[in-house]
Amino acid sequence: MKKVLIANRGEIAVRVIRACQELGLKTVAVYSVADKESLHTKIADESICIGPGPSIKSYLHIPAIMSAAEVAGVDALHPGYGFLSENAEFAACCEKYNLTFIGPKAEHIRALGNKVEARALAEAANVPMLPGSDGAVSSIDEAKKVAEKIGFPLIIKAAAGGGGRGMKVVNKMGDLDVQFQIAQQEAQSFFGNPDVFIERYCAKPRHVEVQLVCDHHGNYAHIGERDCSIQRRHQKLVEEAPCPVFDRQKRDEIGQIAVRLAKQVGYRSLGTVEFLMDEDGSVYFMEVNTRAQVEHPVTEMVGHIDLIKEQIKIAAGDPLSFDPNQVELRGHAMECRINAEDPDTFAPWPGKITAYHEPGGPGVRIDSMIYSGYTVPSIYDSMIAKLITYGKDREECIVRMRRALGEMKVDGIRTNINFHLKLFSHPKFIAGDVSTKFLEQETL
Ligand code: MV4
Repeated sequence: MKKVLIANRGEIAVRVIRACQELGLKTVAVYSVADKESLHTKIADESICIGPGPSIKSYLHIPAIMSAAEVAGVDALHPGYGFLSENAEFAACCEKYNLTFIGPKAEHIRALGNKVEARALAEAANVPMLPGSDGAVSSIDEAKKVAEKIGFPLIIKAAAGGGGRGMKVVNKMGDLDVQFQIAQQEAQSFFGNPDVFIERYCAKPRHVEVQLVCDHHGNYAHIGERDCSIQRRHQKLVEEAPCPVFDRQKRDEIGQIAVRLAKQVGYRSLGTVEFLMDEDGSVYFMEVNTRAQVEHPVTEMVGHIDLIKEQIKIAAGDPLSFDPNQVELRGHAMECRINAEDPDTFAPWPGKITAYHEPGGPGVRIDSMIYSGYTVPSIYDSMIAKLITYGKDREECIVRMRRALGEMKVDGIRTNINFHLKLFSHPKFIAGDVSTKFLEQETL
């Protein structure tokens, strides 16, 4: 592997380019017309315009990206996260044209991307599951039988779903009929696949996910867990590692569960197994993400492993650079997603950054693509930076985050920096007493 095309934009493209540079790999950035002035185009060795602003015509347009790969003569392609990162057809296309796709095999992306199939694979690997339907539920009669078996509340989810879209919580038998029909219709119209399945509903869970790193030589490592419970409308806002309520035993248990699933399917590359944690501490399978994640830095900080370099080397055929039995997790890391948004309505707030001061000092890391004079486009995600802090323990990590948030200045647009400052002063948050309902139930 000598030259890598990064099929993405923003901070993740910058993050991948940095990893390539450290590995001595040449980099090719692709960009849309709206991203002509983006940082990733400036720091890559070469940059190729792949189309108009709307991502459907650029970052999601497979022929444009494949053409750029051919023109630039790359031998590998990194998909980043979002966009085409979990598109099995794209991974298969790379395989077909002898381009190394820096990610899992197309077949794993496809199988694990289908929530019904993923659930069956997890169950076969003896992963703890919430009681639910056996595969997809195709009729209302079948739905009623499942409901009688598992009780209420229950949740109906789309097999092809994600990001929380098309989910229906049902509290009583009388509502099942209508909700089931709506769920089926939405599954079809949102995802082009009407399959839905049913699970017992967890009312106030934590979102806990395990980072996997698997090579092509039969080595399967987990790098501990992240707690990503702080989210609004399925958008994560803060992530941390480790989960503040886990002990060593729980970490080993959930890590082994995730590794078992990876081994069962012969998984390769980075991956994440997501779990719901009930109020009684039980963990249940939720889904598998077959990509590097936005929040990977918190695991890098506590695990002392560069996950993106590891992911690239794995794709090149190298074995893991560390012993899976010698992974040492130390300290605490947290990440705040800094968004360009209206602090009151949370609506995106694009525009020109007239001045930018980046925080620094001990235990502070910024993954970002912004600079003074950069204009945040209106047509992409509003996340402009990730502020990551590390401390010897959670308390030091929190103190550093408050300090770094206070130092950070982004002028010309509005951001959620103040939201994070309030959150990091909230007693329940400071105590680690959070759930996915935290922002709905608490006032900051
Ligand atoms: C659930 C759940 C409660 N019970 N499943 C949301 C995203 C999608 N991938 C699955 N999700 C959920 N599934 C059962 N059986 C609650 C959620 C959920 C959630 C999960 C993780 C993080 C934030 C969330 C916000 C709302 C709902």
